Amino acid sequence: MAHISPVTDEDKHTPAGCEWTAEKVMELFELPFGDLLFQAQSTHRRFFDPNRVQLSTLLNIKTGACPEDCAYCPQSARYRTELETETLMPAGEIVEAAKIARENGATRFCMGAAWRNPKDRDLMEVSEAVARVKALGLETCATLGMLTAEQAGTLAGAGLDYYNHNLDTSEEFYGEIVTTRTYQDRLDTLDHVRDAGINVCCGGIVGMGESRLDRAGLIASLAGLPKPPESVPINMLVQVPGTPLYGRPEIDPFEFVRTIAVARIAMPGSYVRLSAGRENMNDELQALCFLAGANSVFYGDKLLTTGNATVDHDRELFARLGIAADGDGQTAAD
Ligand code: SAM
Ligand code: DTB
Ligand code: SF4
Repeated sequence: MAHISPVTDEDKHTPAGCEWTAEKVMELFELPFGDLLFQAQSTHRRFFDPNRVQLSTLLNIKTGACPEDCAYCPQSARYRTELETETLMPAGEIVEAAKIARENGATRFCMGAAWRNPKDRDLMEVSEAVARVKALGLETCATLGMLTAEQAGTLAGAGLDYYNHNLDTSEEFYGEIVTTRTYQDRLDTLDHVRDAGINVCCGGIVGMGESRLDRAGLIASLAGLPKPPESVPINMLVQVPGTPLYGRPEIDPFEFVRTIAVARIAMPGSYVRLSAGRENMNDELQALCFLAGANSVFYGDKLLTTGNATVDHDRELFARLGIAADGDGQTAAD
């Protein structure tokens, strides 16, 4: 598009000479709100059409009974939530859900499973679903827990376009949230995904009781990966009764917007996704997030196990804001 200045490979992700540390990211967080948003929006306009969003639809293909202890998660077997557990969904049902997502205008379909890591037999079934969803013309994404290098290769062979695996928070705060796998385990999976040639979708959660320095540390860790993730989901904690994080004090919404803005500046060539938590956000807050550089959302009436902003409401919001959905094949400015 004529109004987007060309971006070279060199300046695509990190401004020349800038290695993001938590301290450097903190300097951005501490800017006056208007200055931060201006910088984020200016960066956004250099790399993307500011009036377009990419739409990813989620489907939980295996529900609950997860052995991990992620303190935010309703799917952990360790916490008493209302959730009914379900075994792996047959590929045919997954494909039917993907068709509906496509009809609604999503361009990417993300399949999530409550596993610590997939068993090889499960992976075969998921691979079949991936191939069939891809054949519908959708981009495919999966989030199945930790992967070995070989498993990542299998998924790449099935045509998987993206793998979602979040760092969740800073390395320092991480131990307060998850004890059953280490930060390094997560980095290892991300390496396997990258090495297999799959695009990386990696982000975190805000509002878990972490400090601003932890949020800065998360963004610095994401921007400092060997290559920044192509997609960066920024989730607002969805507080689910029965999980240890239920009842945490809510974060100032402006601090959430700042986190989006800082992610946009630190990872200018990445899609920054306004992720979980939209059901409880008003339209004005979402508009501020788009202004801060968010250019992707989870789209569909449900996230994995909890509610999302509805498709009807999103369509109305995008129309009110003059935002077009990324259904016509546009990709990042590369
Ligand atoms: N079991 C796999 C794993 O953990 O890698 C895949 C699914 S897991 C639910 C995917 C991500 O969803 C988590 O890493 C976390 O960042 C996010 N998530 C889960 N529960 C959430 C909640 N209550 N609020 C916000 N984000 C959440
Ligand atoms: C991500 O970062 N957020 C999504 C997706 N990746 C898999 C999941 C959000 C889950 C919110 C709680 C739930 O619905 O269970
Ligand atoms: Fe299991 Fe993933 Fe939930 Fe952690 S986030 S408890 S690994 S489903």
